[in-house]
Amino acid sequence: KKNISSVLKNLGIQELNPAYSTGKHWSGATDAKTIDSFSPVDGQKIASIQVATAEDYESVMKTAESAFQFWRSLPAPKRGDMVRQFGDALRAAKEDLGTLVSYEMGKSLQEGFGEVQEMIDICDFAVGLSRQLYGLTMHSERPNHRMYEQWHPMGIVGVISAFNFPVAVWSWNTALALVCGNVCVWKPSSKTPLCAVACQHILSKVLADNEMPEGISNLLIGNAVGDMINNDKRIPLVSFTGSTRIGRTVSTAVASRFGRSILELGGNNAIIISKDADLDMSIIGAVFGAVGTAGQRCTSTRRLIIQEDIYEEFKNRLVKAYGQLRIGDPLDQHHHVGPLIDTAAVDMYSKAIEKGIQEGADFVVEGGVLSGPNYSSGCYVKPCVAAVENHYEIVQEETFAPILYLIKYKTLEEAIALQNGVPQGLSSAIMTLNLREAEQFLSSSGSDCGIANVNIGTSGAEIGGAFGGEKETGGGRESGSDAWKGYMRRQTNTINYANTLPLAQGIKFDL
Ligand code: UN1
Repeated sequence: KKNISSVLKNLGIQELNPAYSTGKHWSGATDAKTIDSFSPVDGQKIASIQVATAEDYESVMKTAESAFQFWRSLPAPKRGDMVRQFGDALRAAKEDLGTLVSYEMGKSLQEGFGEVQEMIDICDFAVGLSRQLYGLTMHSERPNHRMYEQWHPMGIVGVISAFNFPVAVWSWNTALALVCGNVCVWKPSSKTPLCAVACQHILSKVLADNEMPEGISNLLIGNAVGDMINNDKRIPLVSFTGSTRIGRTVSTAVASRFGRSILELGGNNAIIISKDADLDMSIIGAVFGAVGTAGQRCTSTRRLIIQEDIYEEFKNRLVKAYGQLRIGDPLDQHHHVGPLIDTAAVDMYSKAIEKGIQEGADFVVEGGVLSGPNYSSGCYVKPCVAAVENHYEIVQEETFAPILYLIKYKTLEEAIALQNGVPQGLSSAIMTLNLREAEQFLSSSGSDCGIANVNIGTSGAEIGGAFGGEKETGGGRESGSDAWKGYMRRQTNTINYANTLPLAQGIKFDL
């Protein structure tokens, strides 16, 4: 507990935090509503934060608009330098910020540190990018003409992030958006507002130390802010991470005003375990994928599609592995599994198990809510495993909890069809030492997901690749590769340096 209070102090978190920030400047809300942040680790209230009003939102937007005028004209490598310094500040704050992530969100300390490491990595990536925002040059069909494309900043980018990666997902968006010349308005999950306060302090200090204007990175607290962003024409791009249900409303609202959205929605990720798999590796991949972050990653492993010849053996090994899991305080590195985010999530977990049983699920590792002095927050549940059929309604849905479904297959074609036979399309994997199977899984007739791995589980993607998925996952891409293009507008330029004006397509127009 003492440790936590010094972490909070180091990160600039007060007992009552202001509703919004445009950078160095923080302001209280004009009305008295507040959100309390409770730790799922021990149920204790950590601190409170005010909720932003429509007036607060307006004042942030005004500041952001004027900051954009400045920021877009700052050379991209200079913007990159701000992000480089942000990465350095994160290196210095890693211990504190990782601990807060673990305490406020409930993921293991190692995963909390891992999340901050993802932030550092994306900063490094973005710094390099700031000198590589390349456009193509094309050959014009007309003589003495030059044609090329450039990438320009879009403006104010709205970032709406989820509780499960309370700091990393924001940084993927913000680091890229900033080097691309945009300014950001962040609405974090109301379940993890203090992580957001901490991040905003870190980035604001870097910007203030460099005498940058207010409004480059902005934070606004409260659920109502989401709709304000979605419906605001001044925000050309909204990057949303969260459930498919809310993603649908975000996408509709943003599209109806012809805004652009980057959607990172639900996953229903499967690992195919071939009879040619290395089973030792497969067990680790499957168990980490299913119980890591207590099953609350969008990349968490929800389904194992197992070849029938090894099904019984693999199931038995899985049951044994689950028997060794230690559940408890995630700040204690001895534990594998921490709590769910809140008791509402525990209810969803329990309901999913009930529904599974009604549909015929056979639980080979039983679930259940834990109680007792070590589990006083009421948020700790037992990771469980059930033999099911892929078509069960509950199997088709994403339940954000450590429930793992086992499905049997005969042929690889059947396994791929099962893997693809869900509405979501985020992450997928095959465990096999058979080259033909691996390549078939990765081919155009293989996995339909945005992420497809061989001999690696479904979660724990590196930042260097584009992150996102198809179908109900929303189609957005964030993070590495050329995902930066989603944060810029492309302009095609044709320049005529001839002393005549030839028209394209050979059209003659003489006056
Ligand atoms: C998420 O769950 O929203 O691939 C992001 C992973 C992490 C990111 C997950 N790098 O599991």
